Amino acid sequence: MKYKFPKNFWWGAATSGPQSEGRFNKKHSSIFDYWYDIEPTAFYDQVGPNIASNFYNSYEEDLKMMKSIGLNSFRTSIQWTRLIKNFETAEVDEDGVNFYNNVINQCVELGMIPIINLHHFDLPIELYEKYGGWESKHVVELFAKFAKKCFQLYGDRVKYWTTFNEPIVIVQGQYLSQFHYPNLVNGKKAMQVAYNLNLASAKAIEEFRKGKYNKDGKIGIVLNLTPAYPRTQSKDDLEAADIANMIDNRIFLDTAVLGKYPEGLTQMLEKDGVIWEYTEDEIKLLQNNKVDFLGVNFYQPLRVKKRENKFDDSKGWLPDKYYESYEKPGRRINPDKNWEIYPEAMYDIAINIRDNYENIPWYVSENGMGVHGEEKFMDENGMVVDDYRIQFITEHLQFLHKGIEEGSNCFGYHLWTPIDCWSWKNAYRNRYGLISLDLPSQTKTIKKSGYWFKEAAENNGF
Ligand code: BGP
Repeated sequence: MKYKFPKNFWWGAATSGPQSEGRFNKKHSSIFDYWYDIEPTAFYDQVGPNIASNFYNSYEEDLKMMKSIGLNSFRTSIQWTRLIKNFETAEVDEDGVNFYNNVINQCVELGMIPIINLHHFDLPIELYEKYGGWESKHVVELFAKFAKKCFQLYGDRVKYWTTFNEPIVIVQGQYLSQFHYPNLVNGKKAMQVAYNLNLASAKAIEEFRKGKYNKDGKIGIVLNLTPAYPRTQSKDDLEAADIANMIDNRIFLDTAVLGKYPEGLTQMLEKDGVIWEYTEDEIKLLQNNKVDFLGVNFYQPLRVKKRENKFDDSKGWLPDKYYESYEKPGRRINPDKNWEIYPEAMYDIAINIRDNYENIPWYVSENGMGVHGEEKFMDENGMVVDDYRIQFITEHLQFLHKGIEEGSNCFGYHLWTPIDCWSWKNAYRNRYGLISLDLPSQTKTIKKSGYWFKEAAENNGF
């Protein structure tokens, strides 16, 4: 075997509550549930989160199927809007408690390590309407209460927790680039929200460590990281990449792993008059509640150049003031998503973590390829023959392997996603799973990549 991975390597896959469960029996709505209710046309084919992949009803068979393709670990998230009845007091909804109990117990029985995430873009709409959601430090407190409740309920069996999935996407989606409700464009609020999300993560970590719920328990965060690649090595492009890196990656990465913001970032935001409101006690809290491990999502590289077109300041301060994105000529792309395919970044990420982030233990918490119209690749038995996905996974694992060989402390690889799931505005347009989903009948069938993954997992390499 050419590529052998470290002992106990995680071969798994990730999904989230809002993208897989469906809204069955949920007593509250998240911002996505609500957005779909008021504007279904914002979603591909007008398909919303109501049924999703039916995981709420079919979790038993689904988890068994995941186990059958060799997954030794699985990440999902607890929906705040399912578990909690009263957000202020964190009083629970019994049906929600039981559902997550059943999911976690079954994972443990099957021998699949559950990794439980606490927030995957699914802010309760009520908390947005009452308090402005993540703009509010009261919501930060409520999140810490919710987190504590999760640790109390499931911490005896769950050893790996993550506080947030891709917090920068909340900032971008809700406050900068208009792809999460309420679709605002407000740079100053965006920066406050980024700060509050860091604070919420640190408060949840503090709760976790106070409770000692499990002697082997560990807590981390999932970040979508990619080094910002400059167009050229010119001073201006390098500076643009440096700033993009601070705003898109380091704003969460440095804070989570090193317990502090990059100095250049806070100076720049102060100079621009968009620095967040903070207290000295909060800064101490961030310093004292660093993560135990990191989950890294990687899909596409970030390529930037210095700003060439004049920045349009009619909407006030925005990070785009400092850089523009750049398309590398001749890049490989996945045309269905228009995302560049650049597996080399896996190695760069591994080395960056090794050299600049204390070689903290980390795993690839998402990587994957969303493809439209996969039924055209089906064979006569209904199996999707997704050789492109096998190729994609193989190449990313090869570069990851090189990073591990050179000492990066990576302990696993999770594909997005085990079973085709609902993708926000894109709904079911692009499919990512190792297992395909026929939406009308909710029939699930293992793809060729599922069989490939099983073999790789069983051999701990390929
Ligand atoms: C990540 C999210 C996932 C998932 C994935 C695929 O950013 O953590 O929730 O959706 O991207 O992207 P998309 O759904 O936009 O195709």
